[in-house]
Amino acid sequence: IAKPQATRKVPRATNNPLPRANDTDTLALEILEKLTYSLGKTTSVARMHDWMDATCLAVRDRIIDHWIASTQKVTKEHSKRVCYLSMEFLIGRLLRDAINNLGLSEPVKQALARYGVDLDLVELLEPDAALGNGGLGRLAACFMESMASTEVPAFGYGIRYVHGFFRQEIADGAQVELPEDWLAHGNPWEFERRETAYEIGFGGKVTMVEEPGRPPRYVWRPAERVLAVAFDTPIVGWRGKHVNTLRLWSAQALDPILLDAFNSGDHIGALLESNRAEAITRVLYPADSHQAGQELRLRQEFFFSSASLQDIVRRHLQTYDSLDNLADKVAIQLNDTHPAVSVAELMRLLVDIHGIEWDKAWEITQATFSYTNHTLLPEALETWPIHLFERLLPRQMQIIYAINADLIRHARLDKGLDDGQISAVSLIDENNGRRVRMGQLAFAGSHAVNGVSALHTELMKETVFRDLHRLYPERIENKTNGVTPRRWLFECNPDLCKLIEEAIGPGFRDNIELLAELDKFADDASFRDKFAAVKLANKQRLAKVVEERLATYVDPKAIFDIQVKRIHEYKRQFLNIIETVALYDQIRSSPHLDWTPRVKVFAGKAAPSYQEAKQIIHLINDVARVINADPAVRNLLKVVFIPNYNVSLAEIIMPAADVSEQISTAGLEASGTGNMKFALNGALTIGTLDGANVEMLEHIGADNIFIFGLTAEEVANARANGHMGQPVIERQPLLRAALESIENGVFSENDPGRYRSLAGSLRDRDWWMIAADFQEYWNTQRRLDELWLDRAKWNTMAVHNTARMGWFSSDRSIGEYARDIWKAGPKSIQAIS
Ligand code: NBX
Repeated sequence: IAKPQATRKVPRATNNPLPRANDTDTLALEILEKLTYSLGKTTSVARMHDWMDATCLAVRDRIIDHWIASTQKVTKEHSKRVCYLSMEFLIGRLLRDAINNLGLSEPVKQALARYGVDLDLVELLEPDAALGNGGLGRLAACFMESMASTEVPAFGYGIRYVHGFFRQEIADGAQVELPEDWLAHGNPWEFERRETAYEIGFGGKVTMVEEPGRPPRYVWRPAERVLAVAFDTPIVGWRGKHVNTLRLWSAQALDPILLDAFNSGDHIGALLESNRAEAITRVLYPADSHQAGQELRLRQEFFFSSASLQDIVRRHLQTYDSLDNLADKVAIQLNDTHPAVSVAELMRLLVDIHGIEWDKAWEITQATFSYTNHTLLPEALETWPIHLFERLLPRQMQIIYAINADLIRHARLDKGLDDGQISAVSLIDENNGRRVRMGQLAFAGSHAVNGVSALHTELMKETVFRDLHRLYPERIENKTNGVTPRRWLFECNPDLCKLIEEAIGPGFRDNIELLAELDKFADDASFRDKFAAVKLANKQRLAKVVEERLATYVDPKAIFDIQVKRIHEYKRQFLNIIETVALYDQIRSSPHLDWTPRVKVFAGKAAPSYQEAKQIIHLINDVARVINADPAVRNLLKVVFIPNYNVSLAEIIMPAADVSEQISTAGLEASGTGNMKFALNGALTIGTLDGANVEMLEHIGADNIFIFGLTAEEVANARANGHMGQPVIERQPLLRAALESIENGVFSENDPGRYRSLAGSLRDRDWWMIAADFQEYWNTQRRLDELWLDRAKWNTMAVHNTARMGWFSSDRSIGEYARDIWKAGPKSIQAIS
């Protein structure tokens, strides 16, 4: 009889994660295990993609350990949670973020090296998750990382788009949009939670139900229902201290196949419902400055709002037996008005589903929500035609009317507003064919409303929300944006970090404001030289990318003058390229002068339907083609447009800039965040007094930043006084000549009239004040040229920039939100000063 084999010891059931060592041996083994058992590959047949997946999965296990611990702690302590509702999370790649925040950079690198695999190459294979358009979506991603790093318990709620922001190619100088497909090879970071799914209704009818002895109830019977299924991604904070969840919703049909139709031979019809449902989360709208206006967009907004709120309410009721204390336990932040329908939907859940009395429900709603505004541009403010809203969301429309009635009653009776003021605060715009104003709805339903820079917040009070502000003068406050120093300094500029650490020690990695200690090294010649050497190496890296992608040589010794951001008239890439043309003219007409070599770098996407923005891209490429081919400029000037700007490309570009272009028409850029990333990495800013530039000026000091142009107030006055460009152009020979060459086809010989209307817009109303600001912009650029000749001085200024940008960390922004708006997070964070 065979002796029974000794059984292996099985650990008892436990809530605690498995203990793991962080050494190279352990990691090498774990990566190999993933490769073998999760991917079914041996080292001899594994492709680089398999190594990438295996590495992500091994690192993910480490995150899960911390994730479980974080969740248990928050549950045990009954901590208040922040729910950040955003249509967009522009997260980019996550592997480096995870490895770096877990402190595993070296062991993972070494572990992969054992198999002859280079971590740097592995990292490049991860798709760049582009679930956002630009600054707003990237801010949401920085905030998620900062909330994890500062241990604020948080859920990010958004949409799991199958196709993110489009891929941009340039063909014959023009933008071409191609579909993006980040999920094509699967997504190693996400967990599908099939059990966490909610029904989302659309359309149908509302009926009033009257039962004896009870107040009437409203019952919404939607005509259509789809399922929202949760996909969770863990977001790990600095040093792995805390892990939060990014929960993205994916739409599915309740009945994936209509069997009746299928069995009767209608195979296409059998899939109609699932196609219609899945369409909701298929693609991100690529417009960041015009209202999309389509029904599908409103369906997206309601879909993710309703799913998130149902989830929040359900989770709350798992712990507490009432919703009365909802606002004590959850803070919901609305990232712009895209989730503003949440205000009506939470009211519906509270009143119709959970039987809470209206006034009480309104109190809970207002105490729970807060709203961030990101734009003052009138064409970007969201409104929806009443008939569309009513057809799609009949009960929510009724609720909005009821909220509006209360608001107007209060305004008229308690505050004595007149008819004109009432129509300004009303949730319904009666002047443009009756529309629901989402900004007003978000404002009304929130206890706090914030702008994203000091200037923008003041302008909010004076413009879009002037009358609501008078009605509720305490509600608007400022929360200046920030960027996460982990991604935007530690990960993208490791050599600079090494140098900083040599100078001031490692403390800045845990408290970025300690960068201020670098200030005293600004006058230290040997430090400055090392600082400049790091910059040069970063420029060489970018030059290599330019060479690979554009087959154009750029000299890393020239000034790298960079403008990267969405293409928009108000951001004034046009001003930059006109200045470039003027400089080209000057170099050719005065070749004997001592011109400072410059490389003008542009990148950014235009909304597919934004014709003027697409023309600007075309012009930049046309100008680049002509200048780069002209031997007369002798490499003193190069122009490059790098296609497909995204988060990963930004990580290469930010550390490589000498000059950062932040030149929006004053009053129009709510904050900007690229401005912060550049300056943190030691670029000198040329910019207008707009958005957060104003606060950067205060922190960095006027001696270390190049400010020019009209102020927001001067722009408003000039517009009010009927400013025209033509008289200004007549007085400025440089501008006049540059504009004439553009409109006469010097850069578009095959289509000489291509830029006539673009240039004409300057002669006319000059709405964006390009002609008005040109001369000062030109003069300021020439001051930069001159400064470049005194490299010691330039480098001193660059060091001051890095040293003084610590305040612009998103940890500081999050601390302020936590303290002033959410009343959540550790006491140490709320005590931020
Ligand atoms: O939000 C941007 C502002 O323009 C920046 O000044 C600011 O720094 C940033 C973060 O606060 N706004 C923005 O990126 N908007 C969008 O991307 C957008 C997307 C969809 C949409 C409207 C706007 N429907």
